[in-house]
Amino acid sequence: MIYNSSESPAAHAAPIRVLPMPTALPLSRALALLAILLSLAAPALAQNLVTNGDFESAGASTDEPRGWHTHITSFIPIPEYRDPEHKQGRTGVYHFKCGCGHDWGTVRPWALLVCPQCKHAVTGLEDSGDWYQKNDECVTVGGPGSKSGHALIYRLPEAVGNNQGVRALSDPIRVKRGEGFDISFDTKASGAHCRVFVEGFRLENDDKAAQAWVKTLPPESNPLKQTTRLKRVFRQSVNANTPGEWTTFREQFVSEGRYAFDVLIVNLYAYLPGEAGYDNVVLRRLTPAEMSKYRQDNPPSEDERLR
Ligand SMILES: [Ca+2]
Ligand SMILES: [Zn+2]
Repeated sequence: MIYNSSESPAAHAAPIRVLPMPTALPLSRALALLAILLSLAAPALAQNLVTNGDFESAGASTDEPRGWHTHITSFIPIPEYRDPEHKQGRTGVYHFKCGCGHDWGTVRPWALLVCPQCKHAVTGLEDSGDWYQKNDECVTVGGPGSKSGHALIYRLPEAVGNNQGVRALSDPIRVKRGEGFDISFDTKASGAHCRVFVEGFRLENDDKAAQAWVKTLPPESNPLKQTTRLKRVFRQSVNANTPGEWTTFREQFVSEGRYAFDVLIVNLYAYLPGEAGYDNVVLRRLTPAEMSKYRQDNPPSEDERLR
């Protein structure tokens, strides 16, 4: 930078200066210092990877809380026959049929693609057909009785509680293999049994057929603009049972070895008839200190097959 006679470097150091250049420190050194400061402050600044984990932000245009999916569905694979009338001679091809009846075609859909017919998001967790078609009817974002502000409230009638239960899925969260995580949440229940799953998925980059297929979906079937199949490879569960008062639960886990994943989805689940509430869902990366502690407490298995 060139200074004219009336504008000295000292003038640039005046408090009103907003442009970062020229800096007193070389930029790389300033960035290194900033990185150190940020790492020192990391526990306080640890970012919640879950959107709207406190349920205080209203949904944009639906009754789903922002960042969460309660209008969900699944599908069942239907084998194709050479002689469909007599169900004879399987061709080896399957059609994937949504719980609402929509035929997705012969490519297996995956988590958080949206059925073009019923507009519900695929859970991608199990082939359960229409089990969750009415899931959202059991879910509200409630004020009274919450731990802080609004909470996600489930009311499970007998038939639902004794069978599929109720769940809400977070938006997918992109992570890096080798990273460690801490999931925590508050929950309270009467009758119902609370269990949180953190589902880890791998991006199936070699599945070219799925990559071509997902491009053919109408935009409303792929609101998250996914380009690659998600395959579930990992599941961490936190069993909270039936806490009569708001209680905080916490668990740590790492994306590694044969279970290494690229994407996480938090799945707030409850089953058995009754009521359940969730609030303050926080998923964050482990700090380097927490990671070393985790390594100490969870040494790698000596059996390579289990790694
Ligand atoms: Ca809240
Ligand atoms: Zn459907």
